[in-house]
Amino acid sequence: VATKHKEIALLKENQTIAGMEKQIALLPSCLGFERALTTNRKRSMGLIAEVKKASPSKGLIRADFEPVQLAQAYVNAGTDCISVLTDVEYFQGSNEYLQAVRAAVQVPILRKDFTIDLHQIYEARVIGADAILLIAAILTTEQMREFSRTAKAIGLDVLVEVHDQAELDRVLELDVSLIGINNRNLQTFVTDLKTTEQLIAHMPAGVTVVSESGISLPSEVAYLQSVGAEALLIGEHFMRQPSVEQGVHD
Ligand code: IGP
Repeated sequence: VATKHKEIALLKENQTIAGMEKQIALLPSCLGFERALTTNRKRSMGLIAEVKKASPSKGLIRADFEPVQLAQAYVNAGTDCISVLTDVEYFQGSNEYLQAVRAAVQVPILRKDFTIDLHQIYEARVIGADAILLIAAILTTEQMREFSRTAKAIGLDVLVEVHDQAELDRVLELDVSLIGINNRNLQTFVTDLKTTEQLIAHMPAGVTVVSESGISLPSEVAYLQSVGAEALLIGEHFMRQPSVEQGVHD
């Protein structure tokens, strides 16, 4: 957390919101992230394939980490969207990875980071993201409301992430259409796909559910589809395949 605050302090020194707004005005429109997972998805379920070098629970996941090659392989395999970790401290990610992937592929990109300050939302747009993640566990309901309004105002789609019923209840006070259910408990790092089944029962109509984390087997994909998930976010499993393209096909 201290590192994240330092990162944000540095960002604020270098970029004002007004300055970033000027840069954003010159950018092409975002690619529709939510649309790519819903009306435009290529398979019966939408897929977000994640570019992730390391994680706090597993350490280094992929030694030969080449974000652009990995993203291109994902696109060749027909992914709907790509997620790129930009958090430095826990995931060994970087904004440069996202920028490089942006320059190389034409599918919508989710910036995966711990968003806790408005400046990061403008930054996400400046570096080429099409969507941001808002994690209910680390934000107040008011922050989520403000951040999601701001994101939408500058063309970004928003994926709001929940892990338990209390978080879901808060999120449903907002006007959200895309909700991620994280099967991983961020405190213990334990994943349980039943989290999706339990929370999905409380989703109102009109919300698209993305099941996130801990997914690797075809039987798990079938199970998540059977309980009503419309899209999946998969990282580690693909990162561990020698050929990530083959991994997505499988
Ligand atoms: C991907 P996995 O188990 O397939 O690598 O999980 C993704 O869900 C995970 O990286 C994630 C995440 C997050 C990372 C979900 N929510 C919040 C950082 C912050």
